[in-house]
Amino acid sequence: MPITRPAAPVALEAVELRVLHLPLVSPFTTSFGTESVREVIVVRARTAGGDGWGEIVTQAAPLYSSEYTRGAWDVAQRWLVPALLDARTLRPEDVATTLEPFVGHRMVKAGLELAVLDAALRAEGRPLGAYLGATVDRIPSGVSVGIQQSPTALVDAVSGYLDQGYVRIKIKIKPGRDIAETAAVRDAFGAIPLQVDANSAYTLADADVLAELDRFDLLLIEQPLQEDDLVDHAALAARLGTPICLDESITSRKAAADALALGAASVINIKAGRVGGYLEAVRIHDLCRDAGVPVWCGGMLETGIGRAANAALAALPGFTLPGDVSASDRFYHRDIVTDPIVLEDGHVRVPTGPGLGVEIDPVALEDVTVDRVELRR
Ligand code: NPG
Repeated sequence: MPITRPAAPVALEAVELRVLHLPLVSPFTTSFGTESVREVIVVRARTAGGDGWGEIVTQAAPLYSSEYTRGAWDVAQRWLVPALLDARTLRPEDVATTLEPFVGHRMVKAGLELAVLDAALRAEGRPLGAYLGATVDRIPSGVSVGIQQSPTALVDAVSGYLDQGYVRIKIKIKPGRDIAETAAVRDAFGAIPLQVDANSAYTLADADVLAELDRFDLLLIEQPLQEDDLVDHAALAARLGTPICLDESITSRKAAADALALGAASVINIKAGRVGGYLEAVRIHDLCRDAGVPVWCGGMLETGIGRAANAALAALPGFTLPGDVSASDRFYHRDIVTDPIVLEDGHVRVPTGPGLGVEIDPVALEDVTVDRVELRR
């Protein structure tokens, strides 16, 4: 369902940006490297009617996408925030069109849009979930497990998450760390809902290895090939029994429509940051729902801000597969919100308070802030 009732406009007075360094509970390894500190930017939109919060989910290095934190920091201050401050009053639905002349930088646009949206919805007393079209009050929670030292270590890690109640396991793979790992998890835990994520680490020349994954009855394989390899993904899809899900390749509703038309994917991972905002995310949801294509909500190691927003998004009816919306303590000992997302019976609750429905913990925020700037009209 498209957004049926737009939010009221806000008078944007200032935008505060902070770079945070949040220590992770354990290092997170993917095919593109290992992180032990999450570097992320939070946005505070200061409006006449109160503050709103957003999160720019770039990583320190441009490894997952071309965006990275210090690039985001620069483009936000130099171009995107001034463009928003120039607008006298701003409807959240107009943020994307205001920023459209600037090519790319979708994660920055998404974080800015979320902050404006949160401010507008808080002022109206409307929860983000209701605004986006949520139809459930809690969502099943999956967990993403990084590459471990060995298949045995992976089985131990997965066992811990299953004990906590996570209803779906995703394991990260890369060439040489794929078949034995997937086999070990299947052997240890039987018919659990299981999927793998390659983060673009393979080429079409690896099709025979990837076809070996078919025997594990996976929910899907996520982003096996490069971001711009739609035609190769379609060729691979014809060779595999395992459904192909695209993540990095899906940068917009248009990209999703193209991927589906080409047969490059039969499942879509929706991440608001990657597609330029929660409103574009809803448009991709709507497209896929109309086409009967299952979607799920991806994660970018969000703080309590983005995690609350993801829970709201994942409560839309087309999200028929469990997403990477795990509890805050999967990644962080201490979150920057007073009421972090927790796991309850394998599910997380969709916040019901106004806007994001979570409150910032000012002391926790200050403790992890390494850089701060405020831009005024
Ligand atoms: O639960 O937030 C989470 C993490 C899920 O694995 C996850 N994210 O490729 O999907 C991914 C990966 C990622 C994390 C990508 C951070 C980029 C940055």
